[in-house]
Amino acid sequence: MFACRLPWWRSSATCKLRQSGHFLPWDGCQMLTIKGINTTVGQEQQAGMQEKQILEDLEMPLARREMETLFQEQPETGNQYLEDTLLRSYLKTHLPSKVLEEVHQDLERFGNRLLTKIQPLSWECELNPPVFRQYDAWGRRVDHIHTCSAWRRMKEISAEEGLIAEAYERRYSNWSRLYQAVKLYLFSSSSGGFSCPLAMTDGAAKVIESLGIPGSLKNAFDHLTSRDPEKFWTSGQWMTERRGGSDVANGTETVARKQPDGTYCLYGFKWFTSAADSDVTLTLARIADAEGQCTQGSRGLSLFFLRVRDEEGKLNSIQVQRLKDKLGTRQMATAELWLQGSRAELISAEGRGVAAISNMLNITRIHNVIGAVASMRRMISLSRDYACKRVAFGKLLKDHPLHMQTIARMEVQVRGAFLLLMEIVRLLGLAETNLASEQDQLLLRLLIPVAKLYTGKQASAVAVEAMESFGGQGYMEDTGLPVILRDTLVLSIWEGTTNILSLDVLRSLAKSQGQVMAVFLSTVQKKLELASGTEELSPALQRTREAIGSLRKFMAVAGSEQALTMELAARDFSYSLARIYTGRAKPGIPEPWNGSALLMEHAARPDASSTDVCAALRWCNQELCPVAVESGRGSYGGRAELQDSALVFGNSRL
Ligand code: UCC
Repeated sequence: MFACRLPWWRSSATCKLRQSGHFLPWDGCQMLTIKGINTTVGQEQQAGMQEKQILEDLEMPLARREMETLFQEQPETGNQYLEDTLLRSYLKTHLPSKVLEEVHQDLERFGNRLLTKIQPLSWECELNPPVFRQYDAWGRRVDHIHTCSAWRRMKEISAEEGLIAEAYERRYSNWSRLYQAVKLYLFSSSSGGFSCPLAMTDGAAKVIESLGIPGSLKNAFDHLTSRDPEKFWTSGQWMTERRGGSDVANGTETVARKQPDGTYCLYGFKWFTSAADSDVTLTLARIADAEGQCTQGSRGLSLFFLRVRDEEGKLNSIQVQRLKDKLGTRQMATAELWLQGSRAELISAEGRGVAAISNMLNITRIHNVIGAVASMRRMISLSRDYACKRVAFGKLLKDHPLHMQTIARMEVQVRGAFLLLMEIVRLLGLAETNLASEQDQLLLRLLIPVAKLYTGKQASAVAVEAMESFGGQGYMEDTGLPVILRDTLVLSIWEGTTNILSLDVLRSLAKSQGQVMAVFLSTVQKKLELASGTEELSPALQRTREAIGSLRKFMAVAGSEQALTMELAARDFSYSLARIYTGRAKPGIPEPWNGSALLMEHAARPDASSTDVCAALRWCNQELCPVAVESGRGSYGGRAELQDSALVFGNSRL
């Protein structure tokens, strides 16, 4: 019964109706569907009979046809690991052979499990979003968030697959983090939203680990990093209050009162709590002094750990006000919560809450990048498959050059984003195993916000574009495609919007007194010089060099300007870093590949394909340094600021 409700590209088996060759004048509204396409048994036979019936029907005048006729086949994918040539070639290039061998086997198995078992659960999560029941039949307040069995199964699978554990066990030393990220990347599009609690769980584990796993948190750490489904816990991240989630320093009103036993009771209102069904959470609050006074601003914030429920399942003095009614991520319970004396443990130094939770933010932002790349890859894979099945104007979509150009442009974007993701988790792996140089660490600090903000935007754009490649079918709920779009749109919002992340890029510059940029520029410059050996890539190298020159010039000019200039430039500046770095060299790669950009590096491998070269060249054909272009146009001065306001408000007196 459930299979009938699967979107057609997610059905467990495919109805093999062939293209009839009879095509409709345009994609979309005139498409016809066939009833019962998502059958689960005997599809092959049934399909054959249906095909025969369709052909017979087509012989008849339209008015006399007995059944509706299908002209399109559902897009679908196979084993996502095996089909991802870029992923596989990356792993082959970078992983030590012994690690590759083990990892390959596991990923192939995981790819099959995703296809056959996990994807159907994902759709079930979408169809059965969490339900909030505030009172029981007898009027008692229960505040119960009911999640579906598929959602709970996702939690068990996450433990079984070691989706968090892998990163902390470090079986493969510095490669463990990358391996975990690859599994999460494959899992993401089939996770039914479970990627969200996993992101926060990973972030909580990271914070606890960075605190040296204090005795009081050892148990929690073990649960968060467990492979045992019975034992595995997920964590929330409660940062956003009613005044908003960006300006945490001024928006946090929650107060923490110290108890005689050294714990704290928290009082406040958390406005967005993602995955409110989690077992534990990290949250910020202001410690009240003996007079009940709190320090305002960032210096008044401390970080707390709390269990959401006690051993008997009773909420920790928490009242659920309601569940959020969201555009997407509907599979996951996001709630408004009252903390009414919730017992919590202070886990940061007093007043160091933001700095302490940054460890979590940086991890969840990396997960955001994973989600963005996975979403792009999923949409493009489906578009690609559809292009091989859908006939329009007498030929398959794949034989229409304009259609292929559209998909190819998306493919260049996802390739760049994927390599940027791999670069970040590679650096994180080095940092977590004490193998990272100071330069690596600075780069990592800079690249996390850059990648989060850039890939979030890319993913939204690609999801919208890819949706169009299915014509009107892309807009139909029961194809499942709108779900991907909705869930993708959040990626540029949560975990810091594009502008907030752009300001975080500036924060990383300021905090390191410009060192991050020095590292960025010198590494890029040095490696590009070394890369000049690969003839085919020379146009890309040339453009990247020019972009770096423009970036340097901009930095020199902006350095002597007012702070306003950098603030207005922050977004374009971050985009420039993303585009240049995705076209930058990676340290430690032996000749002859070193010095190439991330895409160029990949294209300069001995076994690189002409497609790899093409992707690198095309990436570098876009404007690599928009900040220099806009600066030249005077977009960052006081005059521009006034013009911006005038454009937004016109003559209104708002
Ligand atoms: O919770 C949310 C939804 C959860 C869902 C997660 C799922 C994601 C999964 C995706 C999978 C598909 S949404 C809530 C989102 N909220 C945010 O992300 C917060 C956005 N706002 C910011 O990031 C702001 O910039 C703040 C909060 C960091 C600004 O706070 P302050 O206090 O004004 O910032 P300061 O004073 O500049 O920084 C305080 C300290 C400094 O350290 P010290 O004091 O040593 O100089 C900073 O360097 O914190 C340090 N710091 C950082 N360190 C701040 N940000 C960072 C950072 N990113 N990395 C390292």
